[in-house]
Amino acid sequence: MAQFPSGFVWGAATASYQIEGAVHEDGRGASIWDTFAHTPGKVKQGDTGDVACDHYHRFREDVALMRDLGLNAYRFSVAWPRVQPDGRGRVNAAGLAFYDRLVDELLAAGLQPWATLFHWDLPQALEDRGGWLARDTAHRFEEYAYVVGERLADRVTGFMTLNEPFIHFLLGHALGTHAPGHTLGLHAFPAAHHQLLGHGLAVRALREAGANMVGIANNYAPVWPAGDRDADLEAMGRVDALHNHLFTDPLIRGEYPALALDVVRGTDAALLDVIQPGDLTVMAAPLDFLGVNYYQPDYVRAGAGPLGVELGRIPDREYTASSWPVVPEGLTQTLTGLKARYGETCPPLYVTESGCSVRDVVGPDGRVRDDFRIRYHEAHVDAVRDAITQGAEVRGYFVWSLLDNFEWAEGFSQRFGLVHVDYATQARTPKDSYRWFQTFLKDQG
Ligand code: GBH
Repeated sequence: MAQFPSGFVWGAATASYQIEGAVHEDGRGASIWDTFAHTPGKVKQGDTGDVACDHYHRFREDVALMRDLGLNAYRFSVAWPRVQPDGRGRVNAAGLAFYDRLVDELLAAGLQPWATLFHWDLPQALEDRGGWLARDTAHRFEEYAYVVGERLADRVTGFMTLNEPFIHFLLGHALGTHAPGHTLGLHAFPAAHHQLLGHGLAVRALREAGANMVGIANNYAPVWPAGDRDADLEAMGRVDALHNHLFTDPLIRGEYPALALDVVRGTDAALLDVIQPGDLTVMAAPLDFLGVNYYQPDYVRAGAGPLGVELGRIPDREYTASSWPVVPEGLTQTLTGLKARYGETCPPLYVTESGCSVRDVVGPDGRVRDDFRIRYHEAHVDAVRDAITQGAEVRGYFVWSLLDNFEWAEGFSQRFGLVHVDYATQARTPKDSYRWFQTFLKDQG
């Protein structure tokens, strides 16, 4: 079997609100997820990230787990409200110092630090001023990016500006199942535009601060047909434009996909007024890499749902505990599809998230037998190999996630980790998948 290119990055990924806890410590300000999780009815079982995996206090133990696994990289996110409790101006030295300690601990353990600047925990103070619906937030993000860059760029291998701006736009602003909970439908378009603008401004700020490698982590899903009528094909086109092209064409081609603009214009032409001259040029700041978060295809037919679309359940597939189908070839398709769409202008690709939830339990012998997850990662690693064979330039694979953690609106009910977390005691138990990955990496040399 073909080997992975030398220097291939093998990592695990997490996000600040999902693991850190310590929400009132060292001057951290409130984020929109604190507000949302503490609003009754928003998160399953009323779970919150108040304590989560207590990683803020246990990061040394967690880094040791990664070192022993044999990973060479770790993707974490920086909590903006730790660095700037008000989202603007005053920098909280104690908050920034946490990431400084984390980065040094990673380097001492032989792991490359990969930092995401925004994984959905916007300072509540900025939400109070309009959040991503307001253009000013893009400029505040630029300021924050410079602050983090100045402090960490000398040691961070790769920076990602945003995590999955499409999902933050869709679930946070259009559908309201994630913070900040807006139910604006396509009237949420400004939250898409301002995230993209903030991304472009942040790329520039990070480079000024001395960053070496700058990219973004986008969510992608190949769009599969659940029907073959003309209306079904049209529905597929709309989904593809919004899910896969809206947050990538501006970065690489400096233009919005025409179909996405049509859909927004059809909702309310005035929504497009947020696009100001020069914005697309800012968004198209050159990237060193493109991060790909992949979970599953969109299985689409025309229907009565939003956008005239209905999402179906792909038949004859295994399903994860979150009821997402297991479709490894969708990852190959995503990676080769990016190469096909953008050609020579396609930046090198990293799979910045891949993973599944399983109903894991610690057995009486202390083992977590998550064979499902082992098969999942074997198949998705093979899918990456296939993409490389077919000409995609893929340079890394980050497992979502290192630890079981706060799975947003699902609370602690879904477990994605290579390491089991008992939330009552904070005991970490490496699962069978952790051991599998360890052996796999040894074999890779
Ligand atoms: C990522 O989002 C996040 O970056 C990460 O924080 C999160 O914990 C992780 O993935 C796991 O969820 O079948 O119709 O229910 C993933 C975004 C959106 C991908 C919902 C899968 C399923 C749609 N996900 N999607 S459906």
